[in-house]
Amino acid sequence: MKHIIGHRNPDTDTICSAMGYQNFLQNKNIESKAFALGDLNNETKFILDYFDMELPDQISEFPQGTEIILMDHNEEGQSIENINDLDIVEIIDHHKIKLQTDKPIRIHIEPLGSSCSIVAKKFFAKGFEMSQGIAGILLAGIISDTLYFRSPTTTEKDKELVEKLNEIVGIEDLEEFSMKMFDAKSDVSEISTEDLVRLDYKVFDFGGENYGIGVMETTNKDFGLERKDEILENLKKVKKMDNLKGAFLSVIDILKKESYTICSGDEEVELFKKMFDNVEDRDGVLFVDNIVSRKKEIIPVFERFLNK
Ligand SMILES: [Mn+2]
Repeated sequence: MKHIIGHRNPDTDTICSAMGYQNFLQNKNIESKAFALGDLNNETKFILDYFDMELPDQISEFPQGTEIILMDHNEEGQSIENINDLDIVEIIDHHKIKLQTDKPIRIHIEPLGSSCSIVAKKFFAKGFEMSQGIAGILLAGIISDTLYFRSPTTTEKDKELVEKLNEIVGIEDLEEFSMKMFDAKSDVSEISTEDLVRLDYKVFDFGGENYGIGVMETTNKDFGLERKDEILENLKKVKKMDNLKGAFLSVIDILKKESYTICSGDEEVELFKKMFDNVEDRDGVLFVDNIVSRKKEIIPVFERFLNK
């Protein structure tokens, strides 16, 4: 049995693509099961509820030698705790490649807007039938990761797939549906600041040192910025706990396409100002216009600057 896992601090794309792929493999008579590495965010809960899908089981470790499929990630620091004891048999992803394997495995990496796009593409290529629920969560995953086509990671293929999936799902007003998703994601009133900084948080290795980079995608930036001081305190804790060179949280206004970054210390503030053009220091919060994608607009800047 193959165990499909998305990344830690799971988002909608990672959960829905894993669930979708489980269904795809069922069609091929391959036994598999999708798992979540942690609590689901409010957007994902809204979507699974909307399409009446069961929540995936949560795990943090598997027994040694378990066969796993990595979905929507390929970096050790973003994966299951004991990844080095496990048998990675396949990777499906749309991020930059980092992972090394000790044997040849099946890999499908494609620069599409979401991992759900890759899974949906596989369904259509094989001509497998999709239930409304499966089509619905794949559609939602594409909308989530591309911020309903606002992100520069969006491709024509993603738009095409959403249209095709919606022939099965039948949502009348996709714009309105996407706003419901984003409002669910933006509601962090019940989430402690400690959890908030790790809600959509990933660790990256740049030049042999680890950096924690979180984003908070929201329709109302004040939900994050009004907790600025608390966020700073928690970033400092995260930096220590995860043994990082620096920790960052970017509050992203997905409708206005603006970013507001809080850094774990003065050195990190200086680093950030050096790396990005047109940074405006607004009382310790670093404003950069026109940035929404960590994958395409934040990570590559760190990568270029720190890996030389
Ligand atoms: Mn993704």
